[in-house]
Amino acid sequence: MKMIVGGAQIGGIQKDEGRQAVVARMMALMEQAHEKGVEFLVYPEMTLTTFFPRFYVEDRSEFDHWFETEMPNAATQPLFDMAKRFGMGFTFGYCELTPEGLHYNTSILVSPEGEIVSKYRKTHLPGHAEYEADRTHQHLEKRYFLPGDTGFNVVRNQGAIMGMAICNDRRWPETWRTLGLQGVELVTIGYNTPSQNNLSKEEGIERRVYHHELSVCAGAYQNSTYAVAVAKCGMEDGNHMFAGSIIVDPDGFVIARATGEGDELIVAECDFDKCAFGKSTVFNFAAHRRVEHYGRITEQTGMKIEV
Ligand code: CDT
Repeated sequence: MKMIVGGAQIGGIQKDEGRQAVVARMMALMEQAHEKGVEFLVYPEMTLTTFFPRFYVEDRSEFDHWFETEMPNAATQPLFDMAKRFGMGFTFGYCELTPEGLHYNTSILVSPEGEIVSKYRKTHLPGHAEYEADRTHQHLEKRYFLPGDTGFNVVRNQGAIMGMAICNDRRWPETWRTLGLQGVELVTIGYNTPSQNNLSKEEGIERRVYHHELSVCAGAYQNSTYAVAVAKCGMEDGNHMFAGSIIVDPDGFVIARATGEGDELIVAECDFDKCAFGKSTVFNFAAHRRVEHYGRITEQTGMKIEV
């Protein structure tokens, strides 16, 4: 089964850029995608706003205006309508404030009929919860979000088994294997990755981009799945985030790649039948996994040195 899949990379969103302006940019990319025959389109993490966890506020409720209390809402409804008109499925990330007052870094997957068929809340929140004066850049996701309560799930959408992860999740093999064990054929990942590192002077942007790509290619190969990883990138309020959006095949090869740091569409044809080879040979989990030796993965969180 073949599907034309797109990644809609989004350039920087400034603090004072409203949701409507962002949705207009998303729709322009969706239009281009439609012209290229895209059937399923992936947008980044936290697509609707600037990456505000770089800013500290004492009273976190002052930042509730970055969150959405319903989805779709007035700002995003035109995107849903356009996708339905095109018969295109899509996924994007946003900041969710629930009726109970809980804050999550969330992604939704929307069918071509315009129905939200899956919701994922980010599991691995990087950074820290308090202001850290020794850092040149703050990364306060742990302040503004709760760890997700959904876990990693898949849904059959447009004939393919799809699962979502968000940004930092892509660096953790647990993310990929949990989806792989459910037979995933397409993993979608939106990300906002700052190019600067606070604590290591040696780690430049090249190394950061390499680690991003290594993680996505390894995860795709080791679970024999396609993956689409899409950036929000470029300059945001004076801060740089790297681009590097990619589509990866089940052999771990990059089959489409963004060339710039702005709004940009990448497209590739995914032949989901190609997932079967790896899943039935070297990564035939039923035949080769040895769960009796994996207990530490779920029983232990941090490293323990006992020798
Ligand atoms: N958004 C996000 O999760 N970004 C992280 C930055 C890590 S550095 C604190 C990432 O893993 O790309």
